[in-house]
Amino acid sequence: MKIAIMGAMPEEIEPLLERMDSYEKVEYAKNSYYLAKYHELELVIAYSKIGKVFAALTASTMIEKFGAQKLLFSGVAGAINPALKIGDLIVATRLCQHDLDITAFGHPYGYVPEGSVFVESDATLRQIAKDVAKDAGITLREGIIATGDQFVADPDRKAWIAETFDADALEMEGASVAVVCDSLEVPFFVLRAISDSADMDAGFDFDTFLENSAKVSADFIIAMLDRLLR
Ligand code: 4EH
Repeated sequence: MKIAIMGAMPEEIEPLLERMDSYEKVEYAKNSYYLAKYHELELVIAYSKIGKVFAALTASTMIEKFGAQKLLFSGVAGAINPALKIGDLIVATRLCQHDLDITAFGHPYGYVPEGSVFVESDATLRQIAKDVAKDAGITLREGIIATGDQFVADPDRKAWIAETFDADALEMEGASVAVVCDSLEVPFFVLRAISDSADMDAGFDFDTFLENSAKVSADFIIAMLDRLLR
């Protein structure tokens, strides 16, 4: 069983690589993939670079070239739900693309023919996360994550995404990974720790909290691996 763990930015995977027993770096498609061992688990770890296209390429590569049979995403997100504060963890139940728009043809936002507005993540992986959180006394929220090729730092755009998709958090990669994994029938899981609130202060907050929130997410992923090893 090979498990893929991906992030979008270097900061999102560095805390994971530090915890590995060993790893080997392989270059492919202008990116670096780390074939890693964590106790008895075989992993492939990479950061995709930012946005939906790079994320889809990396998820596809991890599955088709490196043979990943499950995929975990770890990273940071902007909060929409006011209950989510900086450093809080959210697991995506379903993900959507907030910037996908062919409404001119009468379709809803986020929809293209033969696709669906929402893609659901793997219920078994989510249950493992809940069990880990319970044991560790960590608060873990579940909710809808909206993805788009935009760093949202605008209260109006944030409100529109909240209303249109009932989303709890937003980022720039999750839904494209979801589409790839769903298409290839690979169970997937998207975990994000909040780095900002997608508002006027988002740029500043993001720079301030990226490193810490990325580590909060990565540490939780390690705890999930420990549970898978039991
Ligand atoms: O990978 C991108 C990073 C921001 S862009 C998406 N990530 C962080 C999640 C995220 C996010 N996405 C959209 C956190 N807050 C978000 C927000 N809107 N408000 C980036 C960041 N730093 C340098 C270059 N690009």
